[in-house]
Amino acid sequence: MERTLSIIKPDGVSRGLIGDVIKRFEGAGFRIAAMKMIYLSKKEAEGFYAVHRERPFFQSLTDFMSSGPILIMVLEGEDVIQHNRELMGATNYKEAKPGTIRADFATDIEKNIVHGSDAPETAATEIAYFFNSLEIVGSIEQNP
Ligand code: IDP
Ligand code: MG
Repeated sequence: MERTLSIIKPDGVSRGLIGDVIKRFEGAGFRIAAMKMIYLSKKEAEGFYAVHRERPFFQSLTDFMSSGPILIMVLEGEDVIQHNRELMGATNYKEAKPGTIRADFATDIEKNIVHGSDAPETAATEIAYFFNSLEIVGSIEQNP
């Protein structure tokens, strides 16, 4: 069983796409183990995307990510990291497969609706950036 961090970015929240995105996650059988809405400061956005600090789009990306509320979730399931990346589609919505979240909703390579961790190590770091252990709720089996 794996966990991954999912974010509905400011464009997804402001455009009223929370329900559409969560419907896809639940439809895929992911269990939502944690969820909260937060509004990142510029500094917090820079911390989250620190791996990209040398990239030309870093300033714009962190401005965007701190431009409005975001919904952050811990998703749980078998192979959920890869499976979530498949539901999301390619970073550039123009290259995303039809039927993926980004192909269906994104308007811009930056404003692409969702974030999802890309590997077990990044999932662990990203989940810990936002949630403490008491905020991540176990399933019936994990919490008898
Ligand atoms: P990912 O979100 O698919 O994992 P990353 O390469 O990790 O993509 O990039 C993080 C985020 O930075 C992307 O989701 C997107 O919002 C933004 N981004 C990535 N590449 C570009 C670009 O070339 N121009 C503008 N923004 C970009
Ligand atoms: Mg990434």
